[in-house]
Parts: sequence; structure tokens; C-alpha cells
Amino acid sequence: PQPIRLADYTPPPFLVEGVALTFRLAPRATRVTSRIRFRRNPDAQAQDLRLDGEGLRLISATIDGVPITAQPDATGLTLPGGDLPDAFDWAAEVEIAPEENTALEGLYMSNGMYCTQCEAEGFRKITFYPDRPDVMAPFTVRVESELPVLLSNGNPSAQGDGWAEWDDPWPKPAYLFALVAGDLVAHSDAFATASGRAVALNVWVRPGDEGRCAYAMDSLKRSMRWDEEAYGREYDLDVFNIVAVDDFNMGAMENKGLNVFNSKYVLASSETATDADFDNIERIVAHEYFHNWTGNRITCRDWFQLCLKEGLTVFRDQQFSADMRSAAVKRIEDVLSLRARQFREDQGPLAHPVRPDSYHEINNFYTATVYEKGAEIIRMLRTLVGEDGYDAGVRLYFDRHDGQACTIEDWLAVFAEATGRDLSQFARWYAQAGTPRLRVTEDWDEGTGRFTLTLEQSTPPTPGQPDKAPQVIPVAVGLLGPAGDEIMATRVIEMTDTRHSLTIEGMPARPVPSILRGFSAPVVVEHAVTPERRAFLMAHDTDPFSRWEAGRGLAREILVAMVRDGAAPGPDYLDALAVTLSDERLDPAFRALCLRAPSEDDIAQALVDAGETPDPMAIHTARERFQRAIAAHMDDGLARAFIAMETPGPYSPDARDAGRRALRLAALAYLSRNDGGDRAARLFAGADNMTEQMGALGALLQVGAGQSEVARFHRQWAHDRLVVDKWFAVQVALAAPESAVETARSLTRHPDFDWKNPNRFRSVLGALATNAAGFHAPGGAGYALLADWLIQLDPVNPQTAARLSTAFETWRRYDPARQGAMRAALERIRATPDLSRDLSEMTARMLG
Ligand code: HT7
Ligand code: ZN
Repeated sequence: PQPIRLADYTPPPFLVEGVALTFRLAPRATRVTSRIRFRRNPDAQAQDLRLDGEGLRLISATIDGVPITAQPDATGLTLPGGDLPDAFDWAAEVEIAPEENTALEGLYMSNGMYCTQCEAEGFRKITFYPDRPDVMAPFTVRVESELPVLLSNGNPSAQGDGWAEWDDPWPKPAYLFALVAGDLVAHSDAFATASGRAVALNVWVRPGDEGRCAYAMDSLKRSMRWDEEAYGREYDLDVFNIVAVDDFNMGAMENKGLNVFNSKYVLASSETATDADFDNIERIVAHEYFHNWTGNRITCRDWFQLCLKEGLTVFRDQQFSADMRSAAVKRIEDVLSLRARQFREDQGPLAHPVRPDSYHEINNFYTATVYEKGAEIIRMLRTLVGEDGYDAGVRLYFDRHDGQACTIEDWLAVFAEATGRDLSQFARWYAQAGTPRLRVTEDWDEGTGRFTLTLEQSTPPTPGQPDKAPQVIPVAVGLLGPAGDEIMATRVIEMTDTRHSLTIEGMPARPVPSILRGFSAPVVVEHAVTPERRAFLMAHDTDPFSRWEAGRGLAREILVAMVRDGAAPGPDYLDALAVTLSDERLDPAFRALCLRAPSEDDIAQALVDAGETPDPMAIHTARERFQRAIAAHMDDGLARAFIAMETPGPYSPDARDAGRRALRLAALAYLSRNDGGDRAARLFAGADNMTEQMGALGALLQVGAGQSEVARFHRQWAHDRLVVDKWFAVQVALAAPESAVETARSLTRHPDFDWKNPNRFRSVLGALATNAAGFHAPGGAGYALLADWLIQLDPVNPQTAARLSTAFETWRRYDPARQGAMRAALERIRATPDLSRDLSEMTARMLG
């Protein structure tokens, strides 16, 4: 099949002036009637009207009351343009079977509740419609069902026994349509907007879960206020509903006025959710809420422009979290995630531009590149145009494009206009895949006191893009004096050419540069720096990100050396880490991040960068020795931190207490290597919150203990689906390399393993892929197990299967035996009869 190409975009031949839908809900035979008012688009060349429709049983269809003669094919219905009046009413009735919908796209059922997921192309599984984001229309919806709660987009307009009607006045694309019907209860609240309008807020959950909604609600209210204050954006309906669903392919969905969430990102209590869960809930509630303006009021012209809404909304949720918590810690966490997910993607066969130019299945492009690199582009743009320029550009964007379906060109044009800058070179960030490399060299002339910093950029080839042009790279640089004092405050070098030099005259002594402060661009810095220099920056850099980065770089180098020749970490590093651990001026959350060893995947990537073939087992062993060396060297300091970071009083998910717990549990993980898990066993036995219970369990499993705690944990939490997900995941993720595959295999036979539930599937098979040494254990059993399960899942839920197939994206990194086994697994998947478009595209791209 031919891919869909950005270059082939044409405007819709007909626009929609209004849509009225009626749903008569029944698990196997839901009737959907649609009345759609079409009008010919004056900006389009005359064309046939394509109505998308998949898996629909057409019962009747008329145009202005006259039955149509056209017959649907497997993907929709074409109405010949020449036969159509300039404006007409379409009326149709179709039948669908939500209970049989296991793919969780369109209208489906989860625990007796009806819900929808229409992004990207799920609406076509509900009724015939031009299912493309540039067709925006106001919708009214009538839902008929015996279930007590009947929800759709917009404001409630009328309701009676067994029915409810909803009216969404804001024109929207079909991917933002939503309907929910179920036996639900609400945790309710209210919000007064800046202009004084009252908004009713509800978080809808299954009965029994209403006590676990407070944090999501609080996050929602803080998000609403923040968007008013930071971006001047008010909410625009009388009601905002959030619904928690157990069976969900991703995190959450920003349907207009009716956000649908994976229950994992709504439900939280101190007993059942970890600090990380609370953090995610805050972030994701904010993200979906922010989409109301960046995505819903202004949407994407086509799916190639996905980063227009996603990159911007991720950037906005990052700003929000930075304001709610520690900005420095948030930045480090975002960079860790970017490197782990996006850099990895960018360096392999799945690399693609932030705005791709072709696809087979758009669901495969909800990637770290579109989301996270997309957010980094917005951050760079803000750095380049300045805060005021950014605010002016954003204001113009909302003023000019409200109610429209836009492109990246529209987005960049408002900044060019508001600031007078030429952003044509900057636009390359959207078009070129790959992570730029920034080579840094220094020149010091003792006699004249002249210091020169030279930067050279290059971007490696990526699939379909052998040659890259230079990009605009904002490089934030500062200089420190030999005593650790800041002698040049942060300055942003705007690099536009392949090579750029900065010379500073009259320095009394050789300065120490601090490069890429705040991680000012998503690039890899190649700078040959001595360990002493890194330790110096780790102790003195005034930029917290760069300070952390210096320690991280040091740890990475030590680990690479340990993998190569079995070396041990030297006292310099260990002493510097000990100083950081006990420096009470530093935020505990920051110290916890400094204690976190680079992941096995990071070390593998560092070896690949050095032109070597990573051995996952050798990496695992080296990392374990590294952590044991830290534990042995810092036992006293770790023990002190473990005690000092106790959080007295009732559990609070706030950043301060969460940071203390993060440091306490990081210390515990090291201490367990010294005490065999005694402290962890005691903490597990007495923990009154899930953060400490899970932290203690993880610490035990990491040292090969904890089997009785595993059993106890399951007995305690067998009734709680989200906690049981954690129970599955932790055992697989932290299993010893030799037993990880068997652990995963035996858990797939556990009676609680409900493989059709995406969270549960991910908790075993997704966790296996995160256990690098276990997944890559010699013999290829991990690859075979994952391939078997992806083949089984694909016909049931292709989207989730395709997403998890990315575990294979690094296959070319490894030795011939592993490469052969991974390749064989991918080929076996590819050869499976009737493979979905999702998984076919992924395997084809990975195999190259
Ligand atoms: N815009 C949404 C992306 C999405 C999605 C969400 C849930 C299930 C399937 C999905 N397909 C695409 C989520 C977001 O970025 O906010
Ligand atoms: Zn989003």
C-alpha cells in the first residue's frame, strides 16, 4: 500500500456546518444516526466527497431525503462531487458492536461502561464522516441508554429518563468527539474563571473509587488557573468532565469538555499510588486541559502537523510542572526522559522528523520525537525570541487562528511577524530527523588571556535523510573562574553555521566553560573533558542542570570504563558524590537525581557512540559493581540520609515531601547492598504509603531478596487493579537477568494476567523490555517471548502491539548473535498472516 504524504494534502471539498448524532446504546447493536449539514468548500478544487467509515453496518443513508445509490467499500463511501448540491443534508443510520471492539478505538466497552477514543481516526468506526482534522463543526448529541450517567462533549442541554442531550457550540474535528455511558459516580467541584464564569467540574469513576479523585481534581483546578495566568486562556464551557477508564491504549485524551483518562492517571490515594503516580496525574491532567486551547480551539490541519498541538502542549505542561515543583528537578527529569526515549528513537531505524512527511498508520507517530523533541523546539524558540517575543507570538497565534486547523508554518509565522525574525532556518528542526552532535573545542592563550570556544555541529544520517543542513542551535554558555566563581553569566550563542567561535579577551586565568546550560537544545555535546573538570563543574556550576550533567557525565565515563576493563570508580567521584549527598543546601529531589546511576540503556548508547558493541550482561554487571562501590564508600552518609529524610506526619504528595522520599529511597536502594535488605524489609513491613512500600520492595528485589514480600504484596492488594499492575511490573523489571524471561513467562500464566487490558499487558511485556540484561539474555528467549505476545495481541489491539514492538528498535546495536535473534523475531512478526497496518509498518521500518 502507498503511504499518506504531506505533499499530497488537499483541502476538504466540503465543509460541515453542523452535526447531530443520536446513539441508541446496546453492547452488540448500537444504532448511530447522523444528520450532517455539508457545504461545498469554495477553497477546494471540485472533488468527490469521501466519507470515512470502517466496520459499520449501513442501514440507511439519504441526501436531502433521497436514498443514496453509492455503496460503501471497506474504508468508506465516495459521493461523486458532480452529483452533489452546494449545500445538502446527509442523514444516515449505522449499527456497530461496541462490545466486540477490543482495539479500543471508536466506541467500545470497558467493565460495562461505554466509552470512545477517536484520535486519530476512531470516529470513522462510529459513523460515516469526513474524518480529518481540518473539518471542524459544532456537534449536538443525544444518548439513549438505561445506564445512569450519559455524557458527551460540550454543555448538557436536556435530559430525561434513559436519555441525555449535549450541545458543543465550539467547532471541532471528529477526533475530539467523545461519549461515555456507565454506572459512574462523580467527585465534583466548581471553578470560577478569571472573568467570573462558573464551571462545574466532575471526575467520573466507578463506584468505590470516588475517594481517590481529589488529587486529579486539585490538579485540574490548578491547571485552569495557571492557563489563565501564564497564557491568558480561560475555559469556555459550563462544565468540564473527566472520566477514568480501565481499558485504554494511552495516557488520556483531550476530547472537548469530556477528557477520558486511563484510570492509572486519575485514581490516587497515599496507600495505592506512588509519588511518581501523583506527579504523572498532575502532569497529564494539566496536559489534557491545556489542549483545550492548543489542540481543540486551534487544531491541526492534517496529522502531519501533530507536533503543532502535542509539542506545544507538552512544553506547556512542562512549564506548569516547573512552576508547581522544582524547576531544576523538572528540567533534569525531562532531559532524562528525552534522552531515554527520543534520542534512542532518533539514533535507530525509527528516526523521523518532528513533522514526518509520510506515514502508513498515523497511530505509529505518537512518538517521543513528535511529543518531546516537539516540546524542545518550542523551548528553543522561546529562548531565541525571548520571553516577550514568545508571549507576543503566542498572543497573535490565539487571536489569529482561534477556530482554525493550522500548520507549523502558521505557528512559525506568528513569531516571525511578532518579533521580526526570519525563522526559515529554524524550521529545519521540524523537517530534519536525527540528534545533532555539537563538538566543542577550547583554545587558551595564556600570554594574552584570550579564551576561544569553538562549536561544530553535524547531524548523522537517518532513514531517508542522508545529508543534513546546519540548524539554528541556541547554546547557553557560562564561564567559571578557577575558584569556582562565575566570571561570565549565562549567554546564549545562536549557532547557525556548521562552525561557530566565541572569543573572550583579557581573562586573568583559564576559565572553565559550562556548556549547554539548562539543556538549551536537544543535542549531544561532544567535549573531551577531564574527570577533574567534570568534578569541578559538579561542585561549582551555578546552573543546576549543568551541575547534575557534570556528575552524570562522570558516572557515564566511569561506567563505560568499568564495562571495558573492569575498573572501579575512583575516590574522586565517590567523594564528590558523598559531598552532594550530604549538602543540605541542595534540594533532596536534586540529590536523589544525582545518586541515580545512568541506566543500562544509557551505558549501551555511550558504548555505541564510542564505536563499540554493547554487551548487556557486562553492562548490568558493571552497573551493579558501580552501585555496590557507591554503597560501600558512602554507607554512613546514606544511613544518615535514610534517617534524616523520613517524612513525619501524614503523607502528602507535595514536591517537598516527595523529594525527601525520593532521596530516602535512593539511599535505601544503596544501603540494601550493604545490609542485605534488612532496612528495606523493615520499611516494607511498616510502610503506610505506596511510595515507600514499592521503594522497599524494589530495593529488596534488586538484591535478590523479597520473595515473601512479593507474596504479601499480592495478598494485600489483589483487589486493586492498578496496584496489581505494579506488582506484575516490579517483578519483571527487577528480576535478575538470568530469570527475567522466566519470571515474565510465568506471570503471563498468572490468573490475574488479563492480556487484553493494555495496562496489564504493558506491566509484564513492557516491563520485560525495560530489563535490558534480561530481555537481551543470550539465546534470544526474551525476543521470542515478546514476539509471541505481540503476534497474539496484534489482531486484538494493534495500536498497543505496535507501540511495544519498539523494544526491538535497537537491534542493530548488538553482536551478530543478538542481531540475528532480534531480526528473526521481527521477521517472524512481519510474516504473520493478516498483520495489522500498525505492526506491519513498524516491523518494515525497523527491518529497514
Ligand atoms: N492526544 C492524545 C493522543 C492519542 C491518544 C490518547 C488515548 C488513546 C489513544 C490515542 N491516540 C492518540 C493524548 C495526548 O497527547 O494528550
Ligand atoms: Zn497531547
